Amino acid sequence: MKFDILTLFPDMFDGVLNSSILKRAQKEGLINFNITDIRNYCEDKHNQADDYPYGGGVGMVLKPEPIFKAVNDLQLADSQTPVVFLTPQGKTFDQSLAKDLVKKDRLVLLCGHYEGVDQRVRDELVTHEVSIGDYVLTGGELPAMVLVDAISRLVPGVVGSSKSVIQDSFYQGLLDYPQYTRPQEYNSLEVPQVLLSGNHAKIDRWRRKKALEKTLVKRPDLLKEEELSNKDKNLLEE
Ligand code: 6GU
Repeated sequence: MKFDILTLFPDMFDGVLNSSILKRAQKEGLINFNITDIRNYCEDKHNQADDYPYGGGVGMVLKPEPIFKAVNDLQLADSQTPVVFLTPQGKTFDQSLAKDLVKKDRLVLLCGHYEGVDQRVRDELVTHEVSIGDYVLTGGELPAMVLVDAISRLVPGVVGSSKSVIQDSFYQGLLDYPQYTRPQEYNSLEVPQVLLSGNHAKIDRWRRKKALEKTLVKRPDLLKEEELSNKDKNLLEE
């Protein structure tokens, strides 16, 4: 999976891309980043990336030419490559969109700033507009990193075990079951007996029940979409 990121603040990506799992995944050639500083494509005398809005009003708007030129240089020959514009006006990012986007082998992420970007960029270049939630951030860089992280960990091999990806909260429409590790007793707080039993059928049932209960209490909206099987209904009633 290749990520082409267009931004006015390339330094913001350093920490995230050069740490932990994403760092290793790049070394192993599973994911790849190409970060473009939009300012390198500003050709006017002040390297100006933004300008006043036509018609007046507050704020500044990102100019079209540098973005058109930068995207043109990416040589997106096949139109299969999504060009994602990060904006609070976009579709809210979720696990299902992450699963869709990981099917592509290349993604362009365009980080917005100021009051927005010239509408011609959105009309002509952008294929997806994505938000990470209903609040306003100063720019699209943090949202772009959120997408990169959520999508990268779905690339086979990036996360140690594909089982751990499948068991994660949201992947199967439920929150994750409670996890415990050693010690068996900490300050008189004990690990549930069933997990020590070695009976894997029993452990699976317990985990499914806990995941269902937790989801019902914390995120009942998730259960509305997930049609509960009779087996699940019975587990909840036990
Ligand atoms: Cl994608 N951009 C900005 N600027 N703010 C946001 C956002 C994106 N998603 C939520 N808030």
